[in-house]
Amino acid sequence: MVDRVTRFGVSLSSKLVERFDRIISELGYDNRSKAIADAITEFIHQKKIPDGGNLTGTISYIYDHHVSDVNKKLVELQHGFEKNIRSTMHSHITHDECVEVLIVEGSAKEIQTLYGELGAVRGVQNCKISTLKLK
Ligand code: NI
Repeated sequence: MVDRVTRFGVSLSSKLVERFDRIISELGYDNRSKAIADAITEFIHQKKIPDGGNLTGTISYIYDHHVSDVNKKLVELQHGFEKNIRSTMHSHITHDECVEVLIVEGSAKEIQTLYGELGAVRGVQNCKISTLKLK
């Protein structure tokens, strides 16, 4: 089967594009398309939790608390998943940034949804998950 090529436009901050171009140059990429394809593949692998069963684990992220409504959105989101969140730790790491670590438990589907929604909140960066499968 032939995998067709799709072209699409994206809008990114100039600062992010500069950082991306610098790192792909250091890594030896000679064009953005291959680097973006690799980055998307990495994103898919990172974001997709194996299906089935129950999981426990941690979700951690950094966010800029000055971004409009970010604290309110995070609290509302966490309350929506109160049966899956066992514990939340918050630390003020710089004048602008906070880090939160959640201990989570539930079905793979629930944890995947929570992880996806946290990572999608505007102002949240570097949302990471570490899961352990429960028997
Ligand atoms: Ni804080």
